Amino acid sequence: MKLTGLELRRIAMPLVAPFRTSFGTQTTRDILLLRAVTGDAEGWGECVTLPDPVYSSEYVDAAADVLRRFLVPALAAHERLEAHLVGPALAHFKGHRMAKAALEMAVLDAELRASGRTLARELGAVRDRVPCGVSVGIMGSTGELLDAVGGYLDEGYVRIKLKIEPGWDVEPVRAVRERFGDDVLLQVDANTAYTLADARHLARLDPFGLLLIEQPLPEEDVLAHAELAKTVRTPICLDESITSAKSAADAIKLGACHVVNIKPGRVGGYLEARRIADVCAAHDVPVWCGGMLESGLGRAANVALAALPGFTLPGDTSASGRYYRTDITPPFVLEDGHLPVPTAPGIGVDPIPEVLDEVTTSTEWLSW
Ligand code: OSB
Ligand code: MG
Repeated sequence: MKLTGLELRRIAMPLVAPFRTSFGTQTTRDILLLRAVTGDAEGWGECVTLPDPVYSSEYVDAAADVLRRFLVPALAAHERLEAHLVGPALAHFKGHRMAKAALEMAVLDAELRASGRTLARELGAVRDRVPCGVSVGIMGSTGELLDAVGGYLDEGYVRIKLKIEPGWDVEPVRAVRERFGDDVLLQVDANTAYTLADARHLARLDPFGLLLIEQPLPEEDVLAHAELAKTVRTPICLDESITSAKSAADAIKLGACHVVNIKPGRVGGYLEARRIADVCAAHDVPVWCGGMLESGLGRAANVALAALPGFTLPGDTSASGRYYRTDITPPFVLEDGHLPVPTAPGIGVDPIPEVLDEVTTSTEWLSW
């Protein structure tokens, strides 16, 4: 396969409601899409960077820049391009995993479409539908939170994740438990908002029977998570800290994580994501598929990943309607708390041209 051209397309999609986390509030999703054109087929990639470097060091403009100046030209030189060669071909460029992941996704999608294979099958999926959780942002009041959680439970979501930060942690968890009971699968995500000095405070979450606490401490404080685990009984899950299969293996060995949130963008792509799942399975560490408020393109690929055997916990793979009034693909609709794994070749979905054009804010064609 030879890459003959690549389109960078920016789209702006308003969220159905503001999404507040400990690092900021998102109201619109500014997404960078890639369309890889090869002699055999075209493939789509979705870059999960946010507009600002507040979740990780990456951000949308930087991803577009590194793709345009370094990553795409490095692949353009390859006469016999295959998806598994993308990672090695880009390895000498440090970091920029989300940009690399988007490019690998586009090449992988094109390759699979060209040969009629599905991403799910390629990755080793064993299910045809996946149970779905939902990530619930920080709200202005407990009443608002209870209304939101109640709405999601009515829709059928099988697991609730509450975003927390200092000042919004024990009380909202208590309120949700009191209103909806002990049977609800419940977990929290701090997005690095605490320090080890908060260990005793975080241990106050222990009585609520949470599935896990996600990324309480800063990204680079892996050892501190192992320390935290001596005080806190709730299982610790890492998100931001896990950037590769190697970092996952190290964190597990250190006792810093009992569960891993796998996000393909954060780790450089779907192929590395599968390697992380393999490492975790070898250590009996459960994993689940995280999300970055993806459009239907990224969602399709995430749902395929979530269908792998090691993904034993419901992920943040929510329905299109949880994020967007109109998705750029046919919407993913929750059915009995599950989303269907796409069955068509590649990622299995296509953008609807008119909808895509409507949300497009710029396009750029790279060719050589
Ligand atoms: O930490 O998991 C996170 C969204 C953007 C950035 C980081 C995170 C999230 C979410 C939402 O929690 C996941 C989703 O529903 O896509
Ligand atoms: Mg997280």
